[in-house]
Amino acid sequence: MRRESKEKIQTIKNGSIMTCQLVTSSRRGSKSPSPTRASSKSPKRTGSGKMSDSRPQSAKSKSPSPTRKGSAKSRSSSRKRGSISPGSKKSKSPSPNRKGTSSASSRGRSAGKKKVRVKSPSRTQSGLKIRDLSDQGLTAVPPNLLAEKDLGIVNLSGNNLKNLPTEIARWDKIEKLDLSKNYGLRRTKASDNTSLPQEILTLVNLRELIISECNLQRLPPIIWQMTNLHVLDISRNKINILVPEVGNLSNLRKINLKHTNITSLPPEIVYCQDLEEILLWGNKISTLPETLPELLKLKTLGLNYRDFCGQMDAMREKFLNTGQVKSDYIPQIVFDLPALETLDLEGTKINNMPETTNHGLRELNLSRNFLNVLPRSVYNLNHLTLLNLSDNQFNSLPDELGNLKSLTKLRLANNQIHFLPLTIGNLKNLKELDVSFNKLKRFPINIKGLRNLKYLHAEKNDLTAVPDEICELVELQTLNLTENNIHTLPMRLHRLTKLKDAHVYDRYNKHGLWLYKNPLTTPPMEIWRTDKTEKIFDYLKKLAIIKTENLQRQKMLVMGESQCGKSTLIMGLVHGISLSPVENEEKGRKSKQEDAEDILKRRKSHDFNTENAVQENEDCQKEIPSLTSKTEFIEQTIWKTENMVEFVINDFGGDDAYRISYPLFLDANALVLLVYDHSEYSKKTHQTSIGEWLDLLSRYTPGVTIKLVGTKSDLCEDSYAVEDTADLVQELVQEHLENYLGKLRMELSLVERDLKEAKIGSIQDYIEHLENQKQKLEYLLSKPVKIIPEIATVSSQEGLPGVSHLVNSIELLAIDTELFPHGQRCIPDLWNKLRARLKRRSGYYLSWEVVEKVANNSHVKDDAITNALQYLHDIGEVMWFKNIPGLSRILFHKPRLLVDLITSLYHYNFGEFFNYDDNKIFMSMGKFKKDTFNEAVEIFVKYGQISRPLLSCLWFNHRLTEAKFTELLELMPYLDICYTIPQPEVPSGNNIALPLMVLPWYNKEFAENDVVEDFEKNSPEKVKPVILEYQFPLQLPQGVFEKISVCLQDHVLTRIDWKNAVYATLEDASFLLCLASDPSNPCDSIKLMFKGQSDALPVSSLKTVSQVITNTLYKVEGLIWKIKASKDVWSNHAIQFIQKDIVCEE
Ligand SMILES: Nc1nc2c(ncn2[C@@H]2O[C@H](COP(=O)(O)OP(=O)(O)OP(=O)(O)O)[C@@H](O)[C@H]2O)c(=O)[nH]1
Ligand SMILES: [Mg+2]
Repeated sequence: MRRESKEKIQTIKNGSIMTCQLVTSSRRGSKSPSPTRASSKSPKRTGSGKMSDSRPQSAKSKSPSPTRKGSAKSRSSSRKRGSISPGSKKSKSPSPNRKGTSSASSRGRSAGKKKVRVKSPSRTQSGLKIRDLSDQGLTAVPPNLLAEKDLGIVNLSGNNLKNLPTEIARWDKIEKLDLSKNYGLRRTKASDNTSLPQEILTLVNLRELIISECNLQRLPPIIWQMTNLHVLDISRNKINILVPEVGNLSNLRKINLKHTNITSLPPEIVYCQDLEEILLWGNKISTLPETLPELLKLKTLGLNYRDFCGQMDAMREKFLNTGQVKSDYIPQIVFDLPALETLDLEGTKINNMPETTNHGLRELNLSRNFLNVLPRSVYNLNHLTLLNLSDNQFNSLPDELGNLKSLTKLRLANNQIHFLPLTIGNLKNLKELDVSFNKLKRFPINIKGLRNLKYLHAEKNDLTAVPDEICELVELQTLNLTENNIHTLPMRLHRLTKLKDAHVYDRYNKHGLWLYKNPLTTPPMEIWRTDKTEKIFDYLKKLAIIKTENLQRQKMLVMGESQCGKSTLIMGLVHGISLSPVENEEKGRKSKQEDAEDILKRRKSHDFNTENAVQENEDCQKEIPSLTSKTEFIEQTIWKTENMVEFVINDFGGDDAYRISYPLFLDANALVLLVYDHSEYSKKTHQTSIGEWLDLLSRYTPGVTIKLVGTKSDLCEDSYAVEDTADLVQELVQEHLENYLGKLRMELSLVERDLKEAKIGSIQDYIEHLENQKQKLEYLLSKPVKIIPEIATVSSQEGLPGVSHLVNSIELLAIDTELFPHGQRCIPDLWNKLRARLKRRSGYYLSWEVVEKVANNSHVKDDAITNALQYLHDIGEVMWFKNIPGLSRILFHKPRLLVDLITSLYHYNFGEFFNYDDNKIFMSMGKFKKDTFNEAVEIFVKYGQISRPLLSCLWFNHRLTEAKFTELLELMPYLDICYTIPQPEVPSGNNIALPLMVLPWYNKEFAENDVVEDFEKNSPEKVKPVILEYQFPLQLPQGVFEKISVCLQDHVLTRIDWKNAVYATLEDASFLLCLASDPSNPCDSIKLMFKGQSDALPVSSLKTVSQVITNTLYKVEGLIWKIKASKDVWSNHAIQFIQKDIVCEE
């Protein structure tokens, strides 16, 4: 294979390598404060030899969740939840009572409701005093009140005042004066003007005067001079006539004329141009002035319109009912008030309505009339939120109904409506739709557009079915289907998670799901007759799962921090096994040493050569993985639920050691269970327990579906803590994703700006690079990871609380064709035959020629081969990296073997594993002596270099022949985790330590700053390096730099590696590639410094190296980057920024 064809001079031999100070911090950690520069060129390694723990310390301290207690906001979230551990003390108050409450759960927790009496403020908003002297039996205004300064509001209501004294002039700041219910203010004669003194006119700030219910037959005329008034309440005084002088009050906004015995308004009212509200209820109004429509701000005209038809005889009413005469007694003026907000013509016996110009109308009540059609202009009222047409004679409604986009309530009950217009789906804001007591046969499919609908009343119609589209109305809290002709409920009805109750009342209204008086068979009566929908939904869910045809096995990736409980959860899911107290104790006693032995034993027990497809699956099911250790890289398990939904579960070991190889096993088509320890979750731990994983998935599998699962709920304080934490998770996850999208948007605007500038400079390559990145950003913005809103909280203790609920929701996700369209493909039988044949082949992988041969023998040909392989990959039977050049024509027909090969190289506890005395393998297989063994191990754990003898020990359980060993050695670099070094033809020196394979991930040695200086000074000294910088606005995932390092191997002659840098030479140039670890830099970056032989640009070498970098970066689908380079580098086309295969020169 390609790697052998090239002779290379390696400088990385023991004794000739440049070493730097060993820094034992994490990859992204800050640098050690003791950079001993002197050692940078020492020929001997000087490290301590101990493996440093480069894993970031997970913040596991049990800090109390900051928002746990007293956070009404978080508790009252409307989140749908998974079941919580039993013993929940939370009272499940029926949802109708929740309406408008601030916190349902906080209420459940407190012993009882307390009425809080809100004290009225003693100051107005502007800081003036408020004095309430109502109902005190006062006959005169108290002198001390008259002496008070800075009065803003004075309430003298309900006293026995005869008049106000002239001293009120002192209340120069007063804004509101309430004199209501002072019957002594009554004027006996027209000339009696004593009740309100002239001084009242000096109160220029007085905006509101209430003089209602004072038994006045005449109003004090001085009122009509109070032109500063905004609000005047003269209600409940039998004044009979409103005088034309009211027109003087030019600043008036509201006038209350209720129960004043007036029959009309003076035309002069129109001079009050600011009037917004006129209340006339309780009067027998017979006419209204023609001038009224000139009040352009009039929003409310409170009028009892029924008075207009009050005297109607039975004959006329009958004619109106049958449409023989037209109703015309509601003054046309009412329909011409442009700012009117509410028009209530309920029960006014009208059978027609004129065209309206009430453009400001928000509520229109036309119920209990004889209407069967509305004027067109009603459908143009685009502020209308309520339209009540109940109890009329409508047969249908026109398509124009869909124009009323502001509608939140549409009441059509008790008409003769046969069908609803399709445009009803346009009413996106609709919350309430009442079509009960009509003649509807079906709902239109567009009803699914009513995403905000909460109440749907369809009692007593002729409905024969509930369309599946109803299941899209996820906000529904009431669905009343009583008395119809429905036989079956849709299987996806369970999606209506807010529809919790069934057949209950909220006050006098039917609430929840109502199904009485229907010939229902699915579900049967014993199921649907219930007061909780859960039972109905469970039945329907099961039915949905069972009835789903062609459901294929699906891939599930279980990921999350180490020790958060993934494997234990899988044991619960797959085998129904919980943690027993005894097992817990035993586990506590077990030493790490024993753990290591377990691993060895388990590996030995694998017999790969006899493996075939069926057996492998059966093995997976039978073999119950041990729970005594951390998962090593990946455990694969096949799981079939009771309802026969099948998954291949990839249980990822959460240890950092495995993260470099994760990308090989990530799959955007899989369902990800993102598991975190619920009992330890807090704002502090969010990043390590969830955030990092979301970032990883966003980078490698944009658009993947993620279900969050919180484990160890038994360790939470109580069920409230479980819920509070779940709320916090939801809040922070939401925030996390918003931040991510925010960053993408910001980056997009920056790239667009750069593009504009670049176009001025017109450097074509740079423009193209920016355009590529712009496209990528737009693509990523359209494909954020999909997080299932319901968070599952589970425990693996006795009874497995929450687990069955989780199983339920996983099954439902699996049959959701929107999320997993490939899950229900129809698979030709031939493909399964192909699977069996492939699985029967021996070896670790199959070449493309073999695959084609087997496929043809199974009658799978041409394009069908790739489709079949993709299917087998999706269901976890094979691994096919069709997008990785070099691997696309290789099939790993036994994924477990591949996993095992990789696992051998990435132990989380190599420290324990490399025990010379306990493990005879090192002596027998590796021919090591203790000292040579220690040396080989040290080189490995410090620099990632593995010698041939050590590698044969790591792979000992595969029982490889020499040829197989060599074959695998050639294959491994294609996985981008290691590179190999050809051995000299003639073995020289000590091959115990001679590197054969290098895993850059293990390199612990950081490059010092002077490496850069050295590079600049190195020959040719006078040549200035060309600098390229790759900037990553989104964090660069761990392992990408290492991948670049691996991929460079094919193109360099010599190299020196550090953890964060590679120095290498090519034919005509040398370069230094550094991962910038500058904490002050807001974004990650990789710097490439390039030096040719002369000042001339080494274009060809630059192209090669930049192509390697570009190709590697493109493997991370969700990564974006910007290349910064000087103008001449761009204009010489020296940077390769588009993904392309590199042809290796032989
Ligand atoms: N109390 C309690 N302990 C649990 C629960 N689930 C897991 N554990 C314990 O948590 C520890 C880690 O569990 P694992 O299932 O091995 O964790 P993991 O996520 O698979 O860890 P890695 O394989 O390292 O990634 C074990 O000691 C379990 O006993 C649970 O629900 N309740
Ligand atoms: Mg595990």
